Amino acid sequence: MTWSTIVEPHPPANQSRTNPAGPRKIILDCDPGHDDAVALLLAHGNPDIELLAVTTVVGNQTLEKVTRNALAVGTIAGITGVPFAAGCPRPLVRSIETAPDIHGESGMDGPALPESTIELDPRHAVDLIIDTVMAHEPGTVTLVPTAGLTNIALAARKEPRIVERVKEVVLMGGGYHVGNWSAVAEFNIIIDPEAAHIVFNEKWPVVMVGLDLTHQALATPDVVEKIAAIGTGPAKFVTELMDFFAHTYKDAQGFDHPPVHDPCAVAYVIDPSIVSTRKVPVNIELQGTLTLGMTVADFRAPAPADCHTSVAVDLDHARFWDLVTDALVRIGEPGAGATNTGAGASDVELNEGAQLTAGGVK
Ligand SMILES: [Ca+2]
Repeated sequence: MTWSTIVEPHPPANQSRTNPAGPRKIILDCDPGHDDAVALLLAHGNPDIELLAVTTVVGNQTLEKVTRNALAVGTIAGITGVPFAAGCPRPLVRSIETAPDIHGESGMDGPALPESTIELDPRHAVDLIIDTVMAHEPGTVTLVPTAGLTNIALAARKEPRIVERVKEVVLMGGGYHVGNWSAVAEFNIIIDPEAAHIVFNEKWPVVMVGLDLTHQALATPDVVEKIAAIGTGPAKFVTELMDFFAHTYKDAQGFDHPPVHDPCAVAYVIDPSIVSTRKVPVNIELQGTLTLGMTVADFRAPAPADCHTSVAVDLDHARFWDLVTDALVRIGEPGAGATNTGAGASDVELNEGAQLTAGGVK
């Protein structure tokens, strides 16, 4: 049996990316993080996303470091009017485990980071998540966690009504066939498996965008060249991130090109035809001596009628990276006075040889 025989069909390729109901409202819960930075830029620059809040949680580095990094990315992107809040400084049960081998001592080593011009929201991230979900119509807010699930789990425990209210949880984490922090467990899940257990067992729709999918999102040289050709500060920032990420992923995990995990979850929210999924029960291993933090997916068909979890299977690599380059073109050069979301190509001077198209830079 091959995956192509069992995955659900993609929506029609010509399906409009623009949601007639307006942009999808999301809360990005992150731990920047090189790939979190790209996820934030994609969410900010894509017109089909309305970024309601950015929250941070311990993960790739300490809470203090990832929060500083999130604010720096927001500053580089020229994000205004979006609350940023810091959340949990440690997992629910386990000790803190960070990822300096992948992300460096700062959590986002490589590019020089600016002083933030964004003031941190005084609320705890858990309260900002709850306040934001409760302030919007039921079924309109999507949670996009791209880190350990500590904040999301605590939010569900503190205000259980958010579970019915959230449209869906589209998370980067786990993997049904592969791990990266152990043979079978992925970093975001294994650093707080109890939190992941809470999130996967609440009855909201959960889409697991795991390693099986994100290992297809490689920043290949042609991709990095297209981003470099945009020629703006935010684009240069991304190429510097990818340069560092390429070296650590080569040294630590043997990848020829780095997998850029987190923006895949945002891409699914923007256009599910770019990320095919399959409905399958998923639960989190909490007891295994070799399998702690494994996302155990039960592929025995058919999935039960009440199955509320699905896993991402196949990525359209070209269209995924077109979304990222398109977002960077739209962001333009915030420091130079260009407007941000929706700025369009006229505000951006492309380097020689780069040509803007509806799909980004060719
Ligand atoms: Ca992350």
